[in-house]
Amino acid sequence: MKHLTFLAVAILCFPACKQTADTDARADYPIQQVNLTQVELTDSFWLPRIQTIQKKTIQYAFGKCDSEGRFENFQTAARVMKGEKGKVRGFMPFDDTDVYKTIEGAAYSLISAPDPALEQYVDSIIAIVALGQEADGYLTTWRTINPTNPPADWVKPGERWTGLEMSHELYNSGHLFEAATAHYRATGKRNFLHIAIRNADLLVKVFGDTAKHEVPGHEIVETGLVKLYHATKNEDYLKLSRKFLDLRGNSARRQIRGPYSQDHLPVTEQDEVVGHAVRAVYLYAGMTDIAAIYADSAYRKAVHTLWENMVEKKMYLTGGLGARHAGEAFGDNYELPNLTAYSETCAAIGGVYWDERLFRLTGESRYYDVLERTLYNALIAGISLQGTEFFYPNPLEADGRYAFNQGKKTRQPWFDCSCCPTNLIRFIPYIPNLIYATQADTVYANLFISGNANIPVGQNTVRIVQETNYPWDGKVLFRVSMEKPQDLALRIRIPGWAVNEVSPGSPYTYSNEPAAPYTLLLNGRKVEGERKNGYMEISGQWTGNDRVELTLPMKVRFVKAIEQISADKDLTALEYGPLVYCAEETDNSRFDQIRLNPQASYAVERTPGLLNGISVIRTDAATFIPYYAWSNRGEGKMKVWFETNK
Ligand code: FUB
Ligand code: ZN
Repeated sequence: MKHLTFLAVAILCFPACKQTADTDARADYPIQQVNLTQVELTDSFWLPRIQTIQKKTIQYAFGKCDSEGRFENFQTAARVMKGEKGKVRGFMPFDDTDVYKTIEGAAYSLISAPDPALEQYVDSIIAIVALGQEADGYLTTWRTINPTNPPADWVKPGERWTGLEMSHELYNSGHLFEAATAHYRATGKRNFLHIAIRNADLLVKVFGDTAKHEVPGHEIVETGLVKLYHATKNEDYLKLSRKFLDLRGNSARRQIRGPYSQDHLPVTEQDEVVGHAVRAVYLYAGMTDIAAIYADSAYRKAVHTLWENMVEKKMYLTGGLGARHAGEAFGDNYELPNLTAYSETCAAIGGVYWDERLFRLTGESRYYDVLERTLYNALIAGISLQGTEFFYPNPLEADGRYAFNQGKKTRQPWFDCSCCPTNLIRFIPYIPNLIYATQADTVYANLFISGNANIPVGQNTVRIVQETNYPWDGKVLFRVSMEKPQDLALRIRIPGWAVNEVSPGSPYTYSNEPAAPYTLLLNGRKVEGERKNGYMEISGQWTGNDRVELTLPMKVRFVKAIEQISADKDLTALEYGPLVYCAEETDNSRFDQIRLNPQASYAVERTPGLLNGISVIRTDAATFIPYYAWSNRGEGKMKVWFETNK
């Protein structure tokens, strides 16, 4: 490498944030994802998980969609449209979305592992979905089959678009758009996209411009419409997304519904995350899209305020979101019970989608710090190591009595409301999108996941081969090469946990001494300069074949919660790198007597034969495993937070 200087990261300079008129040229996120088509994983932590989804969970979920009547509902709807009578199968007004979400996961999986048989099967399912679409584009099978007899008794029967709070008609559309655009992106085929476009055109007719002024109960159509706008360049979809957001909570223009669905105040005036947690984070992701695309300062300010409220006052140490089973909802500030935590798997997934957007809007790594915390803890806890058992809530404590998981005390193979399993299916194969990002000639390395990436930078391609054993080991090697010399700023995220910060805003802090500082070497020489916005930058002209070595300080850390979080008062949790640890009864015969002794030694031991290969932490008092791996050995007690010996 020639002419390479180590620069502190400059303050990012984004286009001035002002509200633009609707006719102005559209902005976009200043930072773009490096598409998973450019990233081939070789990682020993993530690749097996994605393969499990591809090889087992997708087939399993399609099997469930078949046996539980999800496919049949589309066929029944087709027969009803021809004048026959039919009965809805299933339990939820959004059962159609399990089909869409499984197609979405399958589509992403086809990019990393082409599978003609799966692709053909997906096409056959898309053909079944098409059968259930009405002539004008409407697509919600229970209503087409029998609008007077919804599958759940909390849904209002009646005409289309009545009872939008619970009918999930627009939620169904949102997942349709998300899945169809993923399928189009993955395969280039328009069969699913065509169904989505017909449905979106109907929504534009019914809800656009001066038409009906209503909003969905459960958000997601907002981000789905934006994806469809990106895929088709049809601005009507973008405008409708914005209209749904502008109308929410706006009592001057419609009858508002209240905080459960974030419909209590105009979205730009909301400053506390409230209500149903999945609805909320999907809304905030949609608002972030609008902040970016319209360069809208009011939206931008709101999403930052909301995120800070969430992360500082309403997020579990695991990154889990949602304190209450009642209403599947965020609680009050600092209300974070452990045994009765809701922390729905879908909320963790939605949180990650939102965090990643905020990073692309700002270039700040704090969003990735939270994303990583959620990803390695609350989110992957949602699926068993086998890939066919799931958590809906993800508590931080189990007492062996409370049946927290929809009536069960351990993972379940499926649920009548199967939102979480199919959300994991659509999310996990999407992970390769999250590793790198670019802005002009800056490349961000955000996640430590082994693989080979070909990153377009200008007319050049920068190849980064990443090798690591993260999260078990803090060493990460990046081999950087390119076709021809290239000016490039490589920004490597230095996680908050590696500089003694548990999470932004400090609701949690470390109480023992940090390990040695992180180090960063370029071709064996220390990279000087400060961590700025959470990144170390190496910039200059690169000519190829350089080695960048990052060493993050791995050590067992004790965590304390801020005193306002009364559920964790006087308690301590353990972390190692990005992982939160827990103790399970099965490893600890004296489970109820576990106390953490800060003076004891905490040994980290690789145990390749245990729980698909983990590192355990052992002390004289207990054995601890990564939180994500709990409840893979049957029912039993579990804890994340422990009393401490003085
Ligand atoms: O309402 C659709 C999904 O079902 C929600 O996101 C989940 O919380 C579950 O209620
Ligand atoms: Zn869910």
